Amino acid sequence: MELPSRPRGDQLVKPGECLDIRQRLRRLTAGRDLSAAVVCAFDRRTRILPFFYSCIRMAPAGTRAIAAALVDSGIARTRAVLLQWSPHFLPSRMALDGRMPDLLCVSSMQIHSAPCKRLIRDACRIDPASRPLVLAGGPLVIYEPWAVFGADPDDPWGADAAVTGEEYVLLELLEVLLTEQAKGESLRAAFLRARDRGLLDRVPGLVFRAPGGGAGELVDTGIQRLVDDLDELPHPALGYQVLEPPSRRKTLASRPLDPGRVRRYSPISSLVFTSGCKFSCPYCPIPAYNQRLYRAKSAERIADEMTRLNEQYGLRYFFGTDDNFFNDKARARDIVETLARAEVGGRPLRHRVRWGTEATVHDTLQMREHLPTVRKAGAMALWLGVEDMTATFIKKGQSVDKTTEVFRLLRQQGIVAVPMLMHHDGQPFLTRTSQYGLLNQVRLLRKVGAIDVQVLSLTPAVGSRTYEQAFSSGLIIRSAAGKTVQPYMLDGNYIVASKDAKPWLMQLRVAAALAYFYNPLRMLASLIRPKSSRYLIDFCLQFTGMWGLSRTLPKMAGWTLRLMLGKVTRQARPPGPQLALRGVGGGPPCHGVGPAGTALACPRG
Ligand code: B12
Ligand code: SF4
Repeated sequence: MELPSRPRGDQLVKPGECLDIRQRLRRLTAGRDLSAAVVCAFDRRTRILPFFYSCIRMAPAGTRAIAAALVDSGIARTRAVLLQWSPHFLPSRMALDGRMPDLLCVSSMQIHSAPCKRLIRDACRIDPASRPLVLAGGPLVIYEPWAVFGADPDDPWGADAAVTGEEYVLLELLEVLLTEQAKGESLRAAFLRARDRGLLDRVPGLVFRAPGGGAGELVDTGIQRLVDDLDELPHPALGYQVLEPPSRRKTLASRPLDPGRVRRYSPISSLVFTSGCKFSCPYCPIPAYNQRLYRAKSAERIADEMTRLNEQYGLRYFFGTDDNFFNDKARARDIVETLARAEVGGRPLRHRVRWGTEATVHDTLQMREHLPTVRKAGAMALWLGVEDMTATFIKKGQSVDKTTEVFRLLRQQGIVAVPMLMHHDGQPFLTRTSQYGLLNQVRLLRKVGAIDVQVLSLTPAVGSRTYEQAFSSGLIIRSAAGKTVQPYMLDGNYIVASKDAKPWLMQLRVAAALAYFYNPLRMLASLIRPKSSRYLIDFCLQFTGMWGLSRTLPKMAGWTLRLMLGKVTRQARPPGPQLALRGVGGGPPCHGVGPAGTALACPRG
């Protein structure tokens, strides 16, 4: 089920408030000697194609954003730890300047929920007298906040609160806590007191254990208000200045990563340009998460972020975290025209930096006459949500002709186009009379210039319109040959949603399509007749694709065998809260599912 929206007129934070609250917080934090650790959960089993490289070499924007918000609010002693780089880190062993931080923030996606829970469990081992306030956030808890609270009364682990929104929710919570905090009192003690007095009920975007309810009940304060003008967000440069250096230690280093070494570990920098999408694909949670709004940074701010990050950290490659960058043609034009004019040290910005982002085929075609400006703005790659070129599976303005046309246009401009395909039930491997077959599409896309590709299988996304129905209709696989599907397997690489009597065949099709695209013959051919305008790019992508494939195929093979040889069981209901969830004042909560998969009538949305 999709997340509900707040009522119209109450969806947004007041203009300027996201700046003002940080100013107020700077006054509140002054002289309090607070410190914080922000940890990004990462399950190493997910380091396979197509994100083999980017999931490690792009310090995640969410963790950096939370760290930046804390630094900008006066908590300069903040450290951003990535399990990608520090896999053995343990909260119970952390210390900043010799003492346990006051605040531990854990950020996680759904597929990283195993290490996320491990981090929180470990934090719960810290003596309550010195335990930091433990907050969890990110896409996992935005949709499934109950996942970070243990349900066993004999093993009451859990975060103190799940933050089901963005930076502003955290800042609002901190303001309440710092206003309440007595001299010498820990932040966690202030939290428990504020919660028991009902002061947190007016901060939308939180889920925490009900006061006095023991381990049994959670309170949901509703859907967050969104910051509309993304220029009000803290500058991303602040997040980079507090990164923990990579190590195999359980503890924290005495100093953050040297600015001169940031680029080595994170050569690609993800930056928020825009957020939201006007389409409404039934399998996608993004429009509802954004409350059907579209938000953006100004072109000047984007240019400033790239420039500052280039100057301070030498970063040259940026990835926009856009859901659909060309969603609003006027805004997209403004951004690219400004970036095309921007200069650093008398030289065009595009000579210093390059960027890529995600867009739809439909909107890229709408921008056709502006694509030269897009290129001049420094764009080097576009990831296109093609899903199925023939639009048999989903219609979002694409077709075989439009997709090939977009590839042709982008290639003409020297922009690399990466198709994102979604293999689904009913799609054959090869078709004779149409381009519906998976291999037909991969072959055609290669022919028209694709030098990289993503072939994932349909995996129902929590928070999407069709999520619950996918379970009730018998699509979802619970286990195969005794192995239960675990969160790390929900990355689109494993067939976990299929009504096909032979789901292993689908798994083989995905593997074969990838092996068709990345293979030694094609790598050699890319040296003779590269598909890219820059000579070695095609070769390099073939090389990394094959490297990633060597890690991906064994994992796929194991699952294929289980699907083929073992018993496949189905799951009829999505994993929901194991604890009772209620809204503020006893009303219905905003997270979770209503009876028979209906929308929740939460009081604030
Ligand atoms: C960039 C991106 C990637 C990059 C990530 C690279 C990296 N290391 O950063 C790549 C391409 C590798 C990637 C891969 C995948 N991705 Co992705 N990705 C995104 C995307 C487009 C942007 C993420 C981002 O940086 N956003 C900007 C930051 C600022 O937002 P944020 O991370 O949500 O953080 C904010 C809040 O969540 C909150 N917050 C976050 N953490 C915390 C912690 C605390 C304590 C608090 C208080 C708040 C808080 O505050 C932050 C600031 O506003 C999002 C969609 C989106 N627009 O967000 C999908 C998204 C994160 N991806 C998603 C998925 C599913 C995947 C894949 C599994 C592939 C797939 N099948 O689609 C893989 C997994 C790869 C892996 N092994 O990790 C889903 C996650 C769904 C879920 N429930 O977990 C998302 C949300 C898209 C969607 N379907 O809605 N992805
Ligand atoms: S076009 Fe992409 S981002 Fe937009 S709703 Fe569809 S899948 Fe989601």
